[in-house]
Amino acid sequence: MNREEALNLVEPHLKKTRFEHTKRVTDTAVDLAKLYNEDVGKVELAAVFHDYAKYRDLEEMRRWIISESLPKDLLTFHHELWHGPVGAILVKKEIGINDQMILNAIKYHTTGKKDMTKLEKIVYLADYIEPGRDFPGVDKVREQAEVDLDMGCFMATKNTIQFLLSKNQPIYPDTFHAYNDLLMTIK
Ligand code: DGI
Ligand code: FE
Ligand code: FE
Ligand code: FE
Repeated sequence: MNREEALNLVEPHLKKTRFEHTKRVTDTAVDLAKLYNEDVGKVELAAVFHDYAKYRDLEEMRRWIISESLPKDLLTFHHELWHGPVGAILVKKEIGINDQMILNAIKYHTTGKKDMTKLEKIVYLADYIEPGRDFPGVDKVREQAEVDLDMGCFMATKNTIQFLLSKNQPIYPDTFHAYNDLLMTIK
């Protein structure tokens, strides 16, 4: 499946602005793949489908989390965290992508996790730094992303945690695990 075919498959599932975001994430992820010698084809597919489940009905997502035995604690956290893990399930079932490396990059793109692969890091970071993003401090993360993939991911994770803390939002354990693991890696 090439990029155009993949984009045609994802487009009907997304709002216009989300589709534009998806294309920017894909361009950003492909740039990172070239910089850090990752498989461009895999990165491209993971990026195109990373937000595939973003607009699924919440009750449907809840059912997938239960029937596919995804971590039950997801249900006690904000539903914004569901579209990654559920997306990985649906991209496999509905699109037919079976490559577990690609599916995991989709699965963990919101929270990150401990011991992320290069592919997972690239999609996670591209989602954060794509040129349409306007988070406080994102320009510094963009700079670091071109120098050190782990440092870029660490800064993105740290900013996300700080943002969530400032809003008194719960932080999912995988997000902390990503933070601790990346901190150890960059030292
Ligand atoms: O789907 P996108 O908007 O492109 O981006 P995303 O999937 O990275 O993140 C969606 C939202 O999830 C974003 O507003 C930040 C939030 N988020 C990330 N990690 C955590 C989190 N929310 C909670 N409650 N806990 C987390 O650990
Ligand atoms: Fe997302
Ligand atoms: Fe993200
Ligand atoms: Fe996204």
